[in-house]
Amino acid sequence: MKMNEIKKIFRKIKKYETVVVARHIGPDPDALSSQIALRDSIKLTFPEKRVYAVGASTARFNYLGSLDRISDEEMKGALLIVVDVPDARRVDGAKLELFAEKIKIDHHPVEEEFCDFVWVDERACSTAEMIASLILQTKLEITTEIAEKLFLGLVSDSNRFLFTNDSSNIFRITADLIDATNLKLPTLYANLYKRPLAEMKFQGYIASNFEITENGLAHIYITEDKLKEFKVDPATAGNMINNFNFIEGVYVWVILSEDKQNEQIRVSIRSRGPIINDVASEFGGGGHLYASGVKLKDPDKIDELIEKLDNKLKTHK
Ligand SMILES: [Mn+2]
Repeated sequence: MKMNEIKKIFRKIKKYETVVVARHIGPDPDALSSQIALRDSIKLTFPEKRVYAVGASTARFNYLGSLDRISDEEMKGALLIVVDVPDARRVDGAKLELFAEKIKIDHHPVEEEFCDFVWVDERACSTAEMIASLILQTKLEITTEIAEKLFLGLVSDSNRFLFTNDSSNIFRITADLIDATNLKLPTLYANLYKRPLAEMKFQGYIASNFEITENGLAHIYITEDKLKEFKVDPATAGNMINNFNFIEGVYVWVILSEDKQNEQIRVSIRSRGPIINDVASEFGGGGHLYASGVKLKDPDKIDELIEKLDNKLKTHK
């Protein structure tokens, strides 16, 4: 099954003169590494093609490579490959209606049908491992640099192999990447895990100030003043949510941070108990079963959201 999908995607890539690779807004290392690695591999394999990776860049992930700015004209009649994004409205930098054909490669649950061909593997813990399979199992070429990017995407989304649905597969793909390019791992981690001291202090603040319900729900609301005090932006809090896994007695944990500029509250939810993405989507968010997010427009909804999650936890027990 997987092999057929991979072959079909390779044939489509071969067919088009212009290929554009896009991913979700507010990119993470998995989205960026998948996108940039795929672009670079197609370019390397087919030097005569025009291949682009589109969307806004994020300074903190510049080490993953640079992105391209292209005109509408370039998109017309081209092949679009969207990676790591389940819905059309979150695709960054590509005007969907201009493309001749659209392919989706993703590991999120299907939210919306907006592509002509879809390869979704919910068992994959990163899109990067799917791109690695695509490259390793076709005539697409790989270099050490490409493998490094994919490794970083894979390691980042799986939280260093902590979240693995299909363990033997992710280790097999990782081993294949290492074998194919003689990857040297220890030097790769610094970019991914290096962080300012301010963030570490902020993490200490969160740990010290979580409120915990008797059902084991930890939650904290972080005001913009607090963000300023610790010199971190509204996204930082959500990005460190995985650092609060495996706390004794805590099964669902929620970080809410005020984002005045966008008139919203960013909510990150994680669970090692009940499924929580249904609650997230009730409030206009979504994500994975045990890792979801919401951008809450109405602050009055906070209590309701916390209560629903707490109730889920209660019935789960
Ligand atoms: Mn991902």
